Amino acid sequence: MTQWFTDAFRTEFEKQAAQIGRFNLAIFGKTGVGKSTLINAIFGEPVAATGIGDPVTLDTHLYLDNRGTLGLVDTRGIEIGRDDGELLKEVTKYVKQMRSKPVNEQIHVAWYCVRGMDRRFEEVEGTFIRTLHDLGIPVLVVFTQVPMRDGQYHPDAIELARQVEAKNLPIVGGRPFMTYAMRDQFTGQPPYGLMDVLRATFHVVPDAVHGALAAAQTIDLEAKHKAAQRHINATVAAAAGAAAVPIPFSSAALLVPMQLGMMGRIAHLYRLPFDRAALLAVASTSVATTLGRTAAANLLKFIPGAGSIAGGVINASVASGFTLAIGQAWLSVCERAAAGKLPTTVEGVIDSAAVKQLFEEEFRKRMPNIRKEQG
Ligand SMILES: Nc1nc2c(ncn2[C@@H]2O[C@H](COP(=O)(O)OP(=O)(O)OP(=O)(O)O)[C@@H](O)[C@H]2O)c(=O)[nH]1
Ligand SMILES: [Mg+2]
Repeated sequence: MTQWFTDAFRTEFEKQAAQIGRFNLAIFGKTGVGKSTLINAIFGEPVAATGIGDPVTLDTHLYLDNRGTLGLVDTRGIEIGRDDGELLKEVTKYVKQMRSKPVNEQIHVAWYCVRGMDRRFEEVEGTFIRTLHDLGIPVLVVFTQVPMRDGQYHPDAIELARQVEAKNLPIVGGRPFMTYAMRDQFTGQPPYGLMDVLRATFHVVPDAVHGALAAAQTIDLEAKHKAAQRHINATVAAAAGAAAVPIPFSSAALLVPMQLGMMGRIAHLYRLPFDRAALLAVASTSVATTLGRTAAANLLKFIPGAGSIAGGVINASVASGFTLAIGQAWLSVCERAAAGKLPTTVEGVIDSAAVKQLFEEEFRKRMPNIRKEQG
């Protein structure tokens, strides 16, 4: 009987999707410079379960492609370096419209992409960047497809970078970011520079969207881990507070959604779609062997005394200790799931027993004195 658990987890999972919010990136650059390639290299393929719809048109040439925690503001049917006036008008209108909206709706950063071998950076491109900056959008200039050999960037790209730097544009870091987003099959040129672009982006976007950015990107696993850890710590603190509420049963009643919410948040950070996350959560917290115990009862069993609480309150340090242990153990499960390193059965499906074992192993590391469960 895992239905209760799955339903409760779904509620919290959805709440967390709303709370983690969205990181909005505006991407500009001439057609074919490698914008889509760059986006895919850093953010991976869109996660189907988080609901990608059709791109929403914001104005004639400006549209928003909403991919869960990533909102991509892109342009269509218009050429940078030629129709800049038209495009700037649309961007300006949109940014002004959004000023009164929540932070999740704003454009947080712009990546202005130039093909590194293009030899030409036009006056209008500089004007475009200055206007974005004046609108309050931090701009990174990203040079795409820059060949690199023996640790040296291609001289043409270095020359173009000098041209850009000489303009003293208000750009992040004061210089272009050299990148190569996808291995070239012929020359063997490997990708590079993506982490620099991502780290600089983290640096300039509001704190409120760090979680969404950590979730959306797929190359910086440390950023995901740190965001998960921060959320675990916050939940642990909240759990201690909830435990102190002196109403019979209320502590357990408050703790379970809190802990499920924490698990939901971490699942979002690792981009696990709901069905997969729920499967892992059930496997993690349920006793695979029968005895008719429900997953719900099992989760509750992690909270000592919850089953026999009548009239009592859970001690704050116990509540936070268990919440911490659940958080850390679940983080291990999610990390492995995202890395494709969870054991599978011969049929290739997730091995629930192995997941449960992993969770309990990690859990016990944090709660050394929890007795081996009976049954
Ligand atoms: N090997 C390699 N090819 C790249 C790289 N970046 C772009 N390309 C290739 O260049 C072509 C254009 O790249 P896109 O990413 O589609 O360019 P875009 O800027 O999104 O183009 P539009 O959407 O038409 O404006 C594709 O064939 C890519 O495979 C790169 O870093 N390495
Ligand atoms: Mg494209």
